Amino acid sequence: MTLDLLIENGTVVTVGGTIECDVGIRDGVIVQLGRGLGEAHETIDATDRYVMPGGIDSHVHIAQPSGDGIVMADDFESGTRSALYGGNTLIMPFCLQEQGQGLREAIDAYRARAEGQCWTDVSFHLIVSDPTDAVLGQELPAAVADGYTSFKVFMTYESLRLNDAQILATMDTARRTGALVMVHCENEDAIQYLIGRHEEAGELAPSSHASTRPIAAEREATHRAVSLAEVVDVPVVIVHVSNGAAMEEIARARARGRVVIAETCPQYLMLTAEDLEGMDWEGAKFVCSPPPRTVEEQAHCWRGLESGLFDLFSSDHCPFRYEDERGKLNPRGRTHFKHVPNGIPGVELRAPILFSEGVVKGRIDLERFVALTSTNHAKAYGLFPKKGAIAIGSDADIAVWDPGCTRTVCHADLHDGSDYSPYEGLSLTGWPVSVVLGGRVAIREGELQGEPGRGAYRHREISRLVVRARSRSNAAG
Ligand code: DUC
Ligand code: ZN
Ligand code: ZN
Repeated sequence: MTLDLLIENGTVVTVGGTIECDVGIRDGVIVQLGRGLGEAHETIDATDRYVMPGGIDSHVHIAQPSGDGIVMADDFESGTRSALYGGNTLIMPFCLQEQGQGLREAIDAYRARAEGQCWTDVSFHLIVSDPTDAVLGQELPAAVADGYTSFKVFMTYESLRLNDAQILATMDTARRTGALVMVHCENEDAIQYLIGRHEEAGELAPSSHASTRPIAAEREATHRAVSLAEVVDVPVVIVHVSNGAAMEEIARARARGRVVIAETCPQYLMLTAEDLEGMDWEGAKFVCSPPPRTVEEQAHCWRGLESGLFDLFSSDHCPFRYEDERGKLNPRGRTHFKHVPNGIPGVELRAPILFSEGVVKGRIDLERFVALTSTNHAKAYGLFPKKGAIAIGSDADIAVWDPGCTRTVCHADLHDGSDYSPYEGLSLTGWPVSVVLGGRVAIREGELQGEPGRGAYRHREISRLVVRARSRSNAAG
């Protein structure tokens, strides 16, 4: 039978190895791997190119309400378009429960925002900010059963943070339902204390954002998060890890037998706190939490990517425009760092940065690149093996990379809704040039094909890491 699409003459890279191989696709699914696969209605010539599972960025923020007249720079159309150009075929934004809001209402609002807009597949994590008895007893279990099988809790931000009792209760719901808990680890009281000191000293510029969120505040919260997860006996994801001390807490928990999944992001490899010192409030462009640290901490994060300490490499794409009353330079943000919205864009450059700085510079191999940018995300969040794999029966979500292409980052060439890139001027070698989503060519040699709305919403299974941890606990009695 004629194939719908044939990707020929390329080098297929998966976590299991790298092989010269064609990929035959029919009805949105990979149906053949090999050479001489026969006729196809459409072909992609991948000579001298890598054919890899489409990227999965499991930590992005799109169209998330940010309060105080602040508006995120991306809606689902621009955010997924930018993701697609970065070689991604699925992204996982957060669906934020606002105070007093029911989870169903929050989910319905996000699903409505995404409906018909997406260039990639999408699947939401929840953010639980108001863990009432009804939320933990009924709403969250119902959401998990409905395929929203992971949620994030915060230890920082007045409007989002949960106290330890709330985190324990929320983790207990995860234990009962099989959901995976993600934790933002920074100690809010320590941060508020330091903000007070900076205010007394009149130090209100963006650089104070970094000094009021020190490594000790992240390390302590990381220790607490893994300890609370140990008390409840659930696996936990520590998101956006920025430094070696927090990594040590994760390594120690693992040495005690705990299942701890660890994520880092491009900003902790490529930026430092000095970037927040830019003149004329330019440092606001780099305000994110946890903040970028030092070159020494960058080296720790690289070692964690090489050694396997990190499972996930995500962007934490959280874009705000810079020159905008509703963005970084909002009226209050111009006078005090604490009103500068937290977050930076990155979904389009996540994988190219790791390819160029990691693979091309010899720090990680191709297989680990695929694990860190795609397969491990699918495994952690209940999507594998439909997603994150090039295998017979998997969805035909594929990125074709030109490993020899060198470009200098210029925001005008990117596709997100922001007005700057924190990585402007960075030279990167290795770029995705064509992307296939569900068996259809979505980008061909840099040209977007078709209309938004091709991306589907994906409900997810319980994480296989949760299933494994449960069997281990049961076996241990
Ligand atoms: N945490 C995130 O995960 N993203 C942006 C801001 C934040 O604090
Ligand atoms: Zn966070
Ligand atoms: Zn985030």
